[in-house]
Amino acid sequence: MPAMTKKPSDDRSEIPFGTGGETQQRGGPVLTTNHGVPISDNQNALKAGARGPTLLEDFVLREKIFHFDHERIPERIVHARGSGAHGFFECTTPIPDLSRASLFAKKGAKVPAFVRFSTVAGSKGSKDTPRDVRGFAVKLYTDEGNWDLVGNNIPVFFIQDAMKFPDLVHAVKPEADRGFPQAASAHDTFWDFVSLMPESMHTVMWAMSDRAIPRSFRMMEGFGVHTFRLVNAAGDWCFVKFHWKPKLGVQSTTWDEAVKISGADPDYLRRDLHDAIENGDYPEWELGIQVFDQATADSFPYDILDATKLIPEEVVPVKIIGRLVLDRNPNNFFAETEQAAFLPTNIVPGIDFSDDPLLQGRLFSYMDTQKSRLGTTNFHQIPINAPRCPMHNFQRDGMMQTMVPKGRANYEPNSLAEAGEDGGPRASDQGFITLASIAEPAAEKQRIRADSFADHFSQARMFYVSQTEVEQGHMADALIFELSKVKLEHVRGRVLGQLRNVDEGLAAKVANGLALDLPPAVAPAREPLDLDASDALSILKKPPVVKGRTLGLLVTDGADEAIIKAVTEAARKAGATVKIIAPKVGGVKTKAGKILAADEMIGGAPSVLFDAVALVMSKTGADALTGDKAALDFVSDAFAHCKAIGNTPEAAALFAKAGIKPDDWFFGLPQGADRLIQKLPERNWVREKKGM
Ligand code: HDE
Repeated sequence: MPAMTKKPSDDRSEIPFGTGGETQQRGGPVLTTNHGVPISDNQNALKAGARGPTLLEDFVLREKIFHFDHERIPERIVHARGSGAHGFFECTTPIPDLSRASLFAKKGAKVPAFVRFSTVAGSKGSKDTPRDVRGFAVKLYTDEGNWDLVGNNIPVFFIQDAMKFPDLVHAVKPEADRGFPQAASAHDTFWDFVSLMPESMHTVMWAMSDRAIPRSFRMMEGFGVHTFRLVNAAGDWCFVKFHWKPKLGVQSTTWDEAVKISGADPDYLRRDLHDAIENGDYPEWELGIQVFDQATADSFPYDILDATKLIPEEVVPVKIIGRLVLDRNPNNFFAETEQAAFLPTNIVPGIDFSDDPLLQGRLFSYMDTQKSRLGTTNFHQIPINAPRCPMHNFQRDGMMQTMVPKGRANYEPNSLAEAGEDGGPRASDQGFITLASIAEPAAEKQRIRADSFADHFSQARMFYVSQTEVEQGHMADALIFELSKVKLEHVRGRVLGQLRNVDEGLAAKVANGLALDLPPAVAPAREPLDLDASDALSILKKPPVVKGRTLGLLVTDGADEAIIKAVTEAARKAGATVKIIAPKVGGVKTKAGKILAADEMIGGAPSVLFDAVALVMSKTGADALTGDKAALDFVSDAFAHCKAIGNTPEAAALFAKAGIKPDDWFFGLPQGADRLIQKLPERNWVREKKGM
């Protein structure tokens, strides 16, 4: 019987399949059009005869293709590539004395959360591991509305004034004429722009540090960046900076790893977040606040309204008031992560803005961009964006309206209630009240940059001198790499001239790496100060955390199962994960003759994907791998990336072939299993010095 005349089955779970003749039995609801009409055949278009023309009348086909044609929406102008997760925020230390925000009122009180992490410059389909700032956007669904803290993993920003944002983004995005490079700052236009904008130099230092190549979204700090204000019930206010502190510590990859990961697994960070949550290893951050008053702000040698400056934790300590836990992956990437619309204007009573000119510009931009991206002013009705508390107002209609308000009260004031009708919602005396501005009351309107914003180098220098020698070395290497991709020689020279204001030693190293003479320093607008170093700015000065790290365990046929078990057990005890890698993904036959399944094959799981590696193999297995390029790269990369390496004696053949001389970060197995696992979050950086 031709499909077009086939009657829909009475049993609605019987869905036509294939050429129209056969049916596929499966559970689940009946397939319908968007308007609810049951579909009898989802495989064949309606035709005039088996080989005849397709008919315009086929509303099933037309609806399906029509919808498909419009599946894509514009990607975000910046932060296009991101991934998100659901969770909750819990207040651990109430702060009613500082803020009347309901989410900070009661110890143990929880509100739902959605968080989206992102890169900035790359487009939606780019890789996860470019050198870039990462977005850290948090939406908290409180009972007094949504609070979005739309921050980054770097506490400062490139520019001071919103006026410069489109220029910054144009400069870092692929160059206008050629459409490349994708997701990279290593090109002429970015360095041309930043070298002409000395205010960017502090954030440039962060971007050249290992903060810009995070190992995991779970291992990044988050920052609100701007100064905000907290307001208590009495209307008293203080300044505040928000911090997210990861429970798993802060960790980055090396640059060479980041480059190789982008080939081996462009979804590295996205997959890491997703898998951790699927496995029940819920990532967690503490919310910290730095609170200070106007007098303290006035005592700083920088302006707290300037987003290119941070306040060192040693100067104003971070007080922990809550925790954020991500415990659920989205059901649908598009519906939730892609359609999530974060708005810095989403604040709740008890929190307020400051006059930071960058923040003020953002207050316009995000609402506007959502309209362009999501196509309607009603984007707040999309489930991921909708508040979880009651929402009533007199706004009506617009594209994609999904609410069906009753009655005729769509204006205010009205006296409809006097006639027994619903008069609609009323303003509340508990509602949001904007704090008075902190600007001078009689200020003249002017396009001007405050004089207090003129110091561009003191904090860039502070950041550099706060790093360990290893981290400083990475920054110099990053600058040399980036500038080597800059073809305009005068731009290279100008960057060097700016770097001299940050640190003479750094400038000299970079010049040497480029084989350039050091040009004179670019005259700074204000002579930089030597601020105290801040240990909190270094990653390597933070305590290493083993939990959440992954060991890559390379096994061969004939491997001793007891050793594999000892390593796996040591990892499990410490909260780390083990991935089994074998020559073939089907697994290996152990010494005892058992089949051990593998998670990955060697060629698909280079050691850059792991925090440390271990090799448990038989003599014949190891010998066979000496002829396998992927296996040799596995060990030589692990060594070059300064990772701990656990091994059985048989692996020596592989090390010899790879030209590696074992050092004291090689751990004999099984006896060294615990020590190996303890080293997961650390690196033996001396290997870098030896030029490996
Ligand atoms: Fe954004 N930014 N930004 N930004 N930003 C966007 O909004 C903008 C700035 C940040 O996961 C866009 O919804 C301007 C600072 C994050 O969906 C856009 C200025 C910080 C995200 C926009 C800034 C951020 C965005 C693009 C200077 C750290 C991703 C899509 C005045 C505190 C949010 C969108 C997500 C996204 C504008 C500066 C963080 C175009 C005009 C500073 C994490 O509206």
